[in-house]
Amino acid sequence: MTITIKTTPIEGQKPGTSGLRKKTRVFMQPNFLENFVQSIFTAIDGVAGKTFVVGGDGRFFNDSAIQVILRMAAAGGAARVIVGQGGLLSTPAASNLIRKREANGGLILSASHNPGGIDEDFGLKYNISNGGPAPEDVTARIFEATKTIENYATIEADDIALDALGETELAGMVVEIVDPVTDYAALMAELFDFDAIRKLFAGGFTLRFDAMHAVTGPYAHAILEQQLGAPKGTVLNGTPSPDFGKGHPDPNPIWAKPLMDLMMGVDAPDFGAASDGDGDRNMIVGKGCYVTPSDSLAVLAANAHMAPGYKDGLAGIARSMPTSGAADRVAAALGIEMFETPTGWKFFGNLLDAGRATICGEESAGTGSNHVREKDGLWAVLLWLNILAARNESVSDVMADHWARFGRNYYSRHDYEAIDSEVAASLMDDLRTVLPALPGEQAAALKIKKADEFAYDDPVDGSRSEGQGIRIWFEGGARVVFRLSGTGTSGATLRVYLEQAVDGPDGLTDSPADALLDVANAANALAGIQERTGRDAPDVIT
Ligand code: VG1
Ligand code: CO
Repeated sequence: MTITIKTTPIEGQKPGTSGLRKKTRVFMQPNFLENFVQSIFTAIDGVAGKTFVVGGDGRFFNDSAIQVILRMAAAGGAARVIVGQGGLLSTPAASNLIRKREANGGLILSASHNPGGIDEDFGLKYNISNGGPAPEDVTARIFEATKTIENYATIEADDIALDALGETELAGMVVEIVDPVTDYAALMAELFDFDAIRKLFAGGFTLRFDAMHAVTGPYAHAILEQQLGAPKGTVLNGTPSPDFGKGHPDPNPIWAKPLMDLMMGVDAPDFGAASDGDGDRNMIVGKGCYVTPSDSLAVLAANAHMAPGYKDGLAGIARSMPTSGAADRVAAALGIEMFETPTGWKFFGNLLDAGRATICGEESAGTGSNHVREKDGLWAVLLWLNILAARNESVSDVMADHWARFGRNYYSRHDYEAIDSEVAASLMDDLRTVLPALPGEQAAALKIKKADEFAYDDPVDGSRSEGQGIRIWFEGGARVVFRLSGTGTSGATLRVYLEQAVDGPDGLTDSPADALLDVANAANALAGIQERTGRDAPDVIT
C-alpha cells in the first residue's frame, strides 16, 4: 500500500562534482534521504514501469539507505530494481550493469574516497541509462525538485534480504539480487589478454593490490587471485567494511602509505596498485617508482593497443582540465583527437557515447574507457598488467621510455582542506578580478604568459559549463590551476594543481618537488594562500 508522507524542502541538496555528499548523520536526518530520492524520481519524470540498478560501496548506512530506495521505487511503480548482493556494487560495476541490463538508470550509494562511518561521509548519485553520472541538466532538475518538494511516496513493507541471490517481489516490483562481480569480471575478460597476464603471474611476477577495506576487495580476489592466478595474499585489505577499517580509502601516496612504503622498500613486489571506496579510482606504483595519474593516463593511451579490447587503436583521448598535458603529447603523436573537459566524470559521457573519445582520465587517480561510463580502478590495473605482460618491462623502464619518447609533465596537486568557505570564495574572486591584468606580470621567479577561467563548450550537445577553474600559464612551460572542490563535506577545499612541462631530452629525471618549486612559489605569490588561510603547508600533497 502506497503511503504519501508530507515533507518540506531541506537546504543544501545540490549535487556536487559527483552526486550529493554529506556527513552520514546529515543523510540520516528525518526525510533527508527520502527528499533527495523523491527529487531524483521527479527529475526523471517518475519511475513507473522502469528498471534501475542500485548498489553502493558498503559504507555505514549503505544497507538501510537501499531499503528506503527500494520502498520508494516500489511506491512509484518501478518494474524492477537490480541490487548487488549485500548491497554492494563498485561504481564501474554498477555502470556496467545499467548498460548490460538496459536499465533506465541507477542509484549509487557512495562518498567514494571519503572516510565512512556514522561520523564520516555518505553520498548518493544518480546515473542515467548510458551508465554514466547524470549530466548537469539532470542534476539541475534534481536540485530544483529538492527546493519545492511537498511529499514523497513510500510503502509499508519489511526490509528485503539483500544477501540471497534471486528475485523477490516488493508491492508488485521485482527486486533482483545479483552477484556484484560476475558481469564485471566477464567484461574485463573480454577487454584484456587474461592468458598473457596469467603467464606473467605464473612466471613469478609479483603484485600487491590494496583494496583499502573498500568495495574492490571481492572483485580483486575473484579476478586477480582466482581468475588470473596471482597468489593468495596479492590482495591486501580485501574485505569491505562499513568504516573502511577506520581508514581513508583514497588511493594516493598519503592515504595508501603502507603500500607506498612497501613499494619503495627493498622487498618491493614488481607492481603495486590500490583503489578507492567505490572502486573507480586507481593508484599505480612500480618498484621504487610512483606513477602520477596524469602520466598513467598517457602511458595507458600510448600502449592500449596491446590489449585485445583496444587493438584497433583509440578514437580520441579526453582529460579533465587540471590533469597534466602528458596525454596531449600522446594524442598529438598518434594523430587523434584530444579533449579537455571540466572536472568530474559526467563531462566524458557525451564524448564516449559519440565515439569521439576512447580513453579518459583525471589527475585525481581516475582513468577509464568506453567500456563503461565511469572511471574504473581495476580496469586501469588490468590494462597496466596487460601492457607489462606484452612489453615484458618494469614500470620504471616503461616510464623512462615514455618520457624519452613524448617528453615529461611534472605534476603535483596541493590540497588545503576544510578552510573557511568565505576565505576560499574571496581567494577565488580576487584571482578572477586580477586575471586580465596578469599576462606579462612576474610571479615569484616566473613570468606569466596567459591567464583565464576555464569554461567548457560540450562539442556533442553544445551545452556550456562556466567557472570551472582558474588557469595561469607561465613562460617556460609551467601552469597552475586553482579550483574549489565539489566533493567535500566540511568547509571548502582549495586545490592547487602544479605542472611543469619538459620536452626533453634533458631534464627528464628531476625530482618532481624540485621541478615544481618555481611554480609552487608563483602560485602562493599569486593567491596569497598562506596569509589568507593561515596554513603554512598543504594538508595533502599528491
Ligand atoms: C574530486 C576529483 C575529481 C573526481 C571527483 C569524484 O572532485 O578532483 O577529479 O571526478 O572527486 O571522484 P573535486 O570536486 O573534489 O575536486 V570519486 O572517486 O569521488 O567518484
Ligand atoms: Co571514487
